[in-house]
Amino acid sequence: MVLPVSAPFKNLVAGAWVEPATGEYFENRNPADRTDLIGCFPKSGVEDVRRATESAVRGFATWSRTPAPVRGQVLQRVGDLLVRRKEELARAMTREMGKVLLETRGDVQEGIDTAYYAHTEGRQLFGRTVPSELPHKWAMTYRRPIGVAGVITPFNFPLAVPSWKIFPALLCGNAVIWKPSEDVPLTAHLLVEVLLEAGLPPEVVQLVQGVGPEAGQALVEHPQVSVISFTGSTATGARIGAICGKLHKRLALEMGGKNAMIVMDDADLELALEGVLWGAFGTTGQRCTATSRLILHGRVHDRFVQMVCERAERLRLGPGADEGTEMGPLIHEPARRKVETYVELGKREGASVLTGGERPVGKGFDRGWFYKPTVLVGVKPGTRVEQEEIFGPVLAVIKVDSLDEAIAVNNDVPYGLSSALYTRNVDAAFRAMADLDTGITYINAPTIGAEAHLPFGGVKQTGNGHREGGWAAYDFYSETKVIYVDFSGKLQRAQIDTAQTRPGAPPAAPR
Ligand code: UN1
Repeated sequence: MVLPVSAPFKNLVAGAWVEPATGEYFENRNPADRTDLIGCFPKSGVEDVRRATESAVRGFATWSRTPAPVRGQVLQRVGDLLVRRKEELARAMTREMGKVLLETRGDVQEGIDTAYYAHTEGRQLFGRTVPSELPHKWAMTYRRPIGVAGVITPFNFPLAVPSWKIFPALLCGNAVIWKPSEDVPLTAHLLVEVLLEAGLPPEVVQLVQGVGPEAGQALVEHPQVSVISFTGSTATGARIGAICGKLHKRLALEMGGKNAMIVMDDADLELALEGVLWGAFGTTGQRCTATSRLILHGRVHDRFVQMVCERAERLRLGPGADEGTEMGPLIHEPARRKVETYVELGKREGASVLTGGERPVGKGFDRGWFYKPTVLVGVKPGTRVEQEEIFGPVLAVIKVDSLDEAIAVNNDVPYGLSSALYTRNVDAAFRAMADLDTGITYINAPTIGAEAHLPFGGVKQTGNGHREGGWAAYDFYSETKVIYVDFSGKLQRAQIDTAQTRPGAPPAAPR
């Protein structure tokens, strides 16, 4: 391909910005205006990952010996720099992935919160000290760094999701190799600049730009990358899981969702309305936590559907950088085609499109990947639009007659990330908190809005049992080591010499 006049972007490997060994680049364009070329970025391959790993192994050797509170200070400076560069980063993010500035500012804020949390964790990283079953013996655990962590991240939260993975990995003393989504390479470049400016030793982080089947796969397969954290589709997660299983790697997967908001007949409908609009159409529906199903009690169904459609129709579409825009474009053409295919499928399955269901026209919309906020009603449980992740601004409405039925519909999907219930009935709320089969449940709030200091993740095909965020991430990125110190001066046999100390036990057999 022909490169633009401005120099192409580079990878960060072995402490230097370098061209990819492949010599190949890919283009990054604005999804709201495809004539806006943001830059060309390395299309890295196996050799780039090999070099990055060699360097990361060296980086790990020194960083893992740096005291955790000192590592924490670097993360504190990362937070400070993100505060300073918040607007610049938000604008870069909006330009390359389309969501509105309000949201990209929130995305940077999530990175700031995660950095400051990591800073405090540098003075904690708690182990445990527990009693031993034998006298004059201590038993305790402490956390050790693991090694090189391979981090593979999606486009929809270009800064927040990478920070959930990279900051705790670094704080725990690991070196990181990051392969960001090829849709958001600019934000990745800027975040790595921030890490270096904050004083992170150069070989501790490596940025390898490129696409999943090449750079991503090489990272997952490299034997010296001992930890992999991936956020993306369930299909890709399954492939990564198979490779990591064979190589005995530690792996965290954060994958699809088909999140529902349940609105009961006693709910505050105005509140639920604001919630569903934000949950379903924020980030143009491209969140793992997006509200993609609305489960409505029959007694409020018709009224609430009308309220949602009226407001959805009035949402202002446009480039995310324009103040006043409420919903930006989809990320690229295949994403829009996927949405269109699902809407057609929904109609064939018997649902009706009450609003949206098409591309907007006029106002330069043909330059970007825009699609109207769409509401499908009469969606039957078990149909494909009700079961499968669409990752776009499509809300499937399902009518139910009771809380039991709503919970059953919520749970009867392959995913389990987030759920929401709107009700004024405290008993119903607590029942739902226990019975909704998801990693996160919101009461009287939409399915999105996770905070940086709490664990984040889902059940069933959404994940593989790990959590990001909060304290849970620190367990994932560290190895628990157990220490026993016996200061009795003699051999004490666990489980055997304890016999004497048991109440009413016969004396121990002579040695
Ligand atoms: C995602 O949807 O991929 O709770 C992450 C939220 C955000 C993070 C979402 N704080 O929606």
